[in-house]
Amino acid sequence: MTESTHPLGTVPQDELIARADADPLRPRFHFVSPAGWLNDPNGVSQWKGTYHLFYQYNPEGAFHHRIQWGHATSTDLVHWTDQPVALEPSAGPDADGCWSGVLVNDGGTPTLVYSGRLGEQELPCVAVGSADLLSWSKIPQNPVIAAPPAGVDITAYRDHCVWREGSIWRQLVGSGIRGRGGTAFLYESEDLRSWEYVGPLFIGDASQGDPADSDWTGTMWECVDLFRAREGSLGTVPPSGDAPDVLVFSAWDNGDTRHPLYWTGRYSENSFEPTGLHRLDYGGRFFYAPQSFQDESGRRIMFGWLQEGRSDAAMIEAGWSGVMSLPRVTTVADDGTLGFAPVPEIEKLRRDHVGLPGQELVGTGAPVATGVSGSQLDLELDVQLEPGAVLRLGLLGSADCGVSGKSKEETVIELCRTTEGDGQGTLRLDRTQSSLDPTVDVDDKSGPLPMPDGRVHLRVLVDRSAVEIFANGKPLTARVYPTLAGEHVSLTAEGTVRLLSFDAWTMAEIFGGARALFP
Ligand code: DQQ
Repeated sequence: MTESTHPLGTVPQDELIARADADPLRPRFHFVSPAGWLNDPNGVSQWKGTYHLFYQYNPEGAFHHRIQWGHATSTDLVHWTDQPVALEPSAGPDADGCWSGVLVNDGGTPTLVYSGRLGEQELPCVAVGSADLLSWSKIPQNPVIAAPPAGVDITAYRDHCVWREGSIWRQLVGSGIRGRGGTAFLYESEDLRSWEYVGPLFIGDASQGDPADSDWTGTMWECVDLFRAREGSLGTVPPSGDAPDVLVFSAWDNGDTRHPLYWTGRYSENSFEPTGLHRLDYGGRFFYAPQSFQDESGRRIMFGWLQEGRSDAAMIEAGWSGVMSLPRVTTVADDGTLGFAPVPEIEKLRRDHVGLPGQELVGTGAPVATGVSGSQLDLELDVQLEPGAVLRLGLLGSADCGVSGKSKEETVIELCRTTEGDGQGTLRLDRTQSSLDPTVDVDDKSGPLPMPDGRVHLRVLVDRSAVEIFANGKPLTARVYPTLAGEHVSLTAEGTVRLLSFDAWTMAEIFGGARALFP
């Protein structure tokens, strides 16, 4: 996706809503905007028990233009109530868009720090909220930082991570230094209004690695998110030495939204000392611009933007674009990398259940009938693969699936164990047969999957065109655009795969009634 404005006229509001509602590919249990365009999660938080999800929103149509902050609230992270738009562009430093940012609690006053866009430039702005977080006033001092650091040749400058450290506020603004790499500039303030520049927290090296690689760090870092992964908070001495600090960013290059990555390491004083670089989601750009927060029960919860894989024209025709991920609980795995799982609250949407008995699948490549079908599903499997074995879970398969052994359309999740017995393998999403529409993105997505003793816990959430996969905590998120309304779920094995458990549920939808573009 490139974030250019679209030279399109607007569609009447009723028409936009009607088009979006009529699209069979629109998810039913993920958060989507009422219609029009949605991108990054913003201001994700829990405030006095209520969860808040703000998001980049264009209610004029399914294209990125004159971005506002949409807003929805929830008491359970599952069902969302649309709230009035929180921020919209107005004369001044955000006249061309209210771009991404965060919510902080300023001594009881809800406060947004966001990027105001004017012309081709973004600068940090602040808005304060009413006690119910439903009305927002931009402060007269905006922009609160007048310009990017002087004398630095930057590629771009926007998005914010703001936290309290002792008696001061600290802020990161995402950026990149031309000829070097992505970075996050660190600032300090006593009042969120007057900021002092400290320096770059850490500078990436864009000359490292191949720009085509899925872990290339890019020329600019969007939506930086710094947090302490286990106990303790940023800037304090970690109670146990192994609680890493994590710097999440979305690698961007010259208008290309590439993929989310994270550094593990230690944040101390004015810098971040990295120990490792990791892919955050094997779906790359399909889980972009993630933002996280710690909820009142202490969980770190992350949302990301599931971009579209269809053309600009197809999005406009559909009347909507962009899906918010299900909220994910973020934990630290034994190897020090992050592990992810959908919040357990999602399970309350489970309806009809199908279970399969434990069995050994000795593969010939012929599909096993699962008796499961649907386009809104939650699947949970425990499997054990012998060295060299492969398990394929087919989703959204068209009608002839299982009869001819090959459906015309099918999206296939593949777990492969290497032949060596060390418990290494691969998670892959094969979308090559996912759609007969030749214009949609069907690139392969994959990543390494540690599987001790060949064991994999696989969780798959299918919601029409949105697929979120978690294999031993490694996420792979992507979009698919089947044209044949296929709903079959198939299982095939090559080599020996023990199916230890298999459970599938249909999933209820979360939006019952009509929604308004401007609630
Ligand atoms: N989207 C926002 C920017 C951010 C980008 C604009 C990431 O603030 O850098 O809608 O997707």
